[in-house]
Amino acid sequence: MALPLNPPLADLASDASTAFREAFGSEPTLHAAAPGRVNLIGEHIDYCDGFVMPFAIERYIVFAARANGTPEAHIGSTGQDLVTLDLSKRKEPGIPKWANYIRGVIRGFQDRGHHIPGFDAWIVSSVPLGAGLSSSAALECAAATLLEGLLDTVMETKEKALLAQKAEHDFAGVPCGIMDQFASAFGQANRLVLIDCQSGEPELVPFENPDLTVLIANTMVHHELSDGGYAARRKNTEDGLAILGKPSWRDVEMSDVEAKWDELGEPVNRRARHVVSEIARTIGAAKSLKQNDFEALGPLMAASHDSLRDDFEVSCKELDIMVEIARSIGRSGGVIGARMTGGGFGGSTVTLCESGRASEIAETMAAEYEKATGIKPEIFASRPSRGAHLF
Ligand code: GAF
Repeated sequence: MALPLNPPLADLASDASTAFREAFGSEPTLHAAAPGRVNLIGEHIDYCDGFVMPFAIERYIVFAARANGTPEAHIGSTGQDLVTLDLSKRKEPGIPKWANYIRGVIRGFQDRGHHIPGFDAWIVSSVPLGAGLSSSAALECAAATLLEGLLDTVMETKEKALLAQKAEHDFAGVPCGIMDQFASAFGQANRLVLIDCQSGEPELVPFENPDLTVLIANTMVHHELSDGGYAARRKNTEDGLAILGKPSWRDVEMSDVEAKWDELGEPVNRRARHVVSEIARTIGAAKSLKQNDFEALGPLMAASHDSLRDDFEVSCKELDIMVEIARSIGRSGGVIGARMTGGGFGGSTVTLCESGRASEIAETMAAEYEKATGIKPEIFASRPSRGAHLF
């Protein structure tokens, strides 16, 4: 089985342009794109001042757009009713919910004193929805990039990512960290986006060895971060830090957690153990990657998954099965490491493997997963790719 190809941006732009012409009867003048992301390691610690190591994937949300000379935005997307937004008013969350990511971004620009000109836009996407690959951050970052184009202004990349994160907090109700929007905004071809979430600074780390492939396996179990599990985990970590009496998780040692294990209580003590151990694993992984020691990632990814499953409790049966299949293929079968990726509660796994055996590994994972769950997964490979841009 050949791995499915990621649709080239030019094809997505052409599809968006065709739909735009049919909907609005004119040619788009602008295209904006932003990618989803996969995270290699550093999970649920972006909101704990930790380190995370995602990269932008070759899956994009693309807007085709054109100013329309009215005070309104008309936004279409396949399978959805056309949305009309009155740009003369400060945006608030509304219906349909999917447009809230765009409303939130518009509001971010309005809060910065921008007057958004009316526009028509059509959206196409190759980022799977609800797969834990940050389609929401891609939509926010693509919308922000489109507004930059319409306003003929360029925002600092970090400011744009923070504006997008605020849209997610205030308009989608998800108290997310900075990982997804940073990966979507800062991503570059052949670079991991290593983020120090305490300083808020990203570092682009080369990842260009052609012998290594990253497989992304969508379990097809829909992941929804707005249903409370994510916010509850974040609250656990805030409660834990308050009990530990430290200014930041970066000041917490495992011995501090052990000393206050009973006081932290269930489940906060295990959440704390995850945070402290995952920060250490991510620092270790970043160091190994910079020394081109990819083999060291295997045990770190395995320990990360186990900690997310047992201590942070954000995995699910299907993610565990998919990771277990990759693990049983093992190093001798070409698998270096595997773990769940993203927020969890469904979504995708990430598997680092030898390029020469990637198709064979994906085929085995798909067949074994379907045998175990009755669900056909979607498995594809992606190299680190370019972040949000106009074209
Ligand atoms: C989601 C969030 F949006 C991120 O900020 C991050 O916390 C991630 O879950 C877990 O690592 O994708």
